[in-house]
This record gives sequence, C-alpha cells and structure tokens, in this order.
Amino acid sequence: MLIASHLLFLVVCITLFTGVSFAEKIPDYYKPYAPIYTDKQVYTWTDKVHITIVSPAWNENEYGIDSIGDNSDNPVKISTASSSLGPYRLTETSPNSGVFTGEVTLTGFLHDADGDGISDTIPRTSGTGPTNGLLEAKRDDGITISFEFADGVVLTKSATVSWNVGQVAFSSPNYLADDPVTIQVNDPDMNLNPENLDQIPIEVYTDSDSAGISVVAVETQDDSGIFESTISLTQTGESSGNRIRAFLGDTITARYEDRTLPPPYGIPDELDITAKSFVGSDVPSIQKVSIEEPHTADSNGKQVSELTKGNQVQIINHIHNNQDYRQLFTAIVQITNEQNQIVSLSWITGNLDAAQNFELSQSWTPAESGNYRVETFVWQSLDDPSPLVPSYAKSFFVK
Ligand SMILES: [Ca+2]
Ligand SMILES: [Ca+2]
Ligand SMILES: [Ca+2]
Ligand SMILES: [Ca+2]
Repeated sequence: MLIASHLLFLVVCITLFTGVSFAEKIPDYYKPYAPIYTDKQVYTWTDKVHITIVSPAWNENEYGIDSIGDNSDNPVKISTASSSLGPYRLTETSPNSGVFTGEVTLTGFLHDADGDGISDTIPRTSGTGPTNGLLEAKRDDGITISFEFADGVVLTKSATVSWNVGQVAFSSPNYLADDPVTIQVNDPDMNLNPENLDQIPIEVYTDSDSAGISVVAVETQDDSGIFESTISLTQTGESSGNRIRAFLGDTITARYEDRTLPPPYGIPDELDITAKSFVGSDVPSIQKVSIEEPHTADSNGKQVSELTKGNQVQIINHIHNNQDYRQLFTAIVQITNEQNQIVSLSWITGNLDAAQNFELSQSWTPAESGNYRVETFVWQSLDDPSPLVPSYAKSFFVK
C-alpha cells in the first residue's frame, strides 16, 4: 500500500513536470525519500535477504534500467554485527519504476547443524550486487541495510537473525496398513542453501520396532525450509529403507533432533522434537472387536444346555474383528462363583486377521453346583489392558 501510494505520487510528479526540462531529478536533501524494504523482518542464519529500495529520485533515466548503491558517494551497505558488504549495487525493476532490488544470501557461521560432526556452512562475505552477495551472520544477529540517498543523508532499515525451534507433524492422526505415511519437519534453519533442496535426517520408530529406521527428509522447495519424508508400513516384513514394521494399534513416532535452537538454548544444545500418530483404523477402540453370547458344549462340540457338577464342559466364545486390518488381542475368560470367587481363569493371545471370526474354547469342570458367571474380556494385550470391546458376562447354572 505504501509503495503503491508513493508510486502514484511519482506518476503525479512526472505529469506535473512534463512541460519542464528536467532530464534528471536531483535527490532532494531536505525531503529524503527512499524507503527500504526487506521480504522478512526475521531471517535465519542462511536465508536469502531480498532488498527493495523505492527511490524515484534515483530513476535518472526513465527509458533505461538505473542502478543505485554501487558507488562510494552514495553506497548501499548491508551489514551484520561482524561483517559488512558494500558498496552494493541494486538495479531498477523496470526502466521507469524507480524501484531498486537486490539479494544477499546469509552464510551463517561454522556449526554442525545435522549432528554428523562436520560443519554445514561455509561462512564468507563477498559480492558487489545485485544478487551475488554473501554475508556472514551469527545466531542472534541483526542485519542493517543503509543507503546514502544524498551526500550525508543515510537511510537505514534493520532486520534480525535468529534460529527457530523445529516442528514435526504427521500427515494424518492415524494410518491404515497400506497408507503412505508422510512426515513433515518445518525448520527454516536447515534451509542451508536457498538455491538447492536441502535434506535432514529423521528417526521413525513404532511399538513393534523400537529401534526404528533412519530416513532422509527432503526440502519441498529450494527455499522452503520444510522437509518431507514418506515411508510405508509392513506387518509381514522387517523394517528396511523407508519401510517400518508396525502392527495395528501401534503408535508411530517421528523424531527430529534440532541443533539450531533460539535462546534460551545455547548454540551447542540439541532438542528432540517428536510427533506421534497411530497405526489402525479410526473405528472407536471399544468397538474394534465384538463378542457373541457364549454357549456351552461337550467335548465333541455338541451344544449342551444342562451343566452338572463333576462333568467337563467347553465354554465357547466367538469374537469377531470389526476392522479391515489385523488386530493383536488378548482374550480372557473368567468364571466366578456365587461368592464372587474366581474358579477358573484363562487367556489367549493372538492376532485377528481382518474381519476374522475366532472361536475361544475353554474347558471347565465345575466342582460344585450353583450359579456361575462367565465373563469374557478382549484386551489389546496383557501389558496394555485397553479393552477392544466391553466385557461380556453370562450366567450358568450347574446342577
Ligand atoms: Ca530508469
Ligand atoms: Ca553436519
Ligand atoms: Ca534449500
Ligand atoms: Ca532449528
């Protein structure tokens, strides 16, 4: 808006002076007008800084591309606390724009940003413009751009340099077995080269593979500072390359180690940044499995309706996997008497294939007559007693 209104002002001036023979407009000492803009207010240590100076007074030739800043009388200088560039040339964006632009790439300082023991930057300061400038920058630094608009009239603009705490995210809160899993890391500090796709290492692990895999995340665009890696899940093979072993119900974790942290962290500090997702359908956990009403049978599998003490009987339960994916489970069958004492307890651990029906059969010889209660539980595992279905209870009478 500001630029637009001043450009409008310039157009008005040109119109007013059309009849007057000003071949060049001389910079006005008393009304210095040359606002300096940067594309960001805060840069990271290896960013590219885009500089714009709107200076209609320096549009000396309205039919040609003018330059500013590259002479020692009216220099443009770009400085950090320890390094400085200039005189630095900026060039007009079009013959009659009066808008001058240039770029300077920050080159940071010696630092191992990815933890391989080798510094990842080549700090250096050189260049005369408009786009070849390289300028060293520290972690908590400032950038000052100055333009000597007229003799002794210096206009300036400042920006800051700092590091950022990275962020990690999964593309989805849960994944099905065949879904590609995309992990995204946002850490502008690892855009070490604004002209190329950079890469960062990330670690991925699951409940089924706690050692996990190390994968490379690649920058989405040359200058984005956003990195992505896509991996796949396997339930049958081992982890390898970009594939990780994960069973239904597993938590999947991605970890990025950020070695480019802002204060209060120190420059050598590291911070593990993690994100979690879930392997499995989005069926509510309590409806993953269903249990049919249990019945009793003899040793040949023939259903019996009358139970008598001292005679062995089979308690038959059917459980069903309601998901399209394999489900790890532990099923527990507990029998209690009228005094609520457990007289029989057994469990089985296994995997239910997609939509599989599974028969649980427990033999039991009631020692006493009376009322008994059979309760069936289906849990994730003995270690993780998250129910996959509410427990099912049924009473039996033994003569
Ligand atoms: Ca011009
Ligand atoms: Ca390194
Ligand atoms: Ca890059
Ligand atoms: Ca960082």
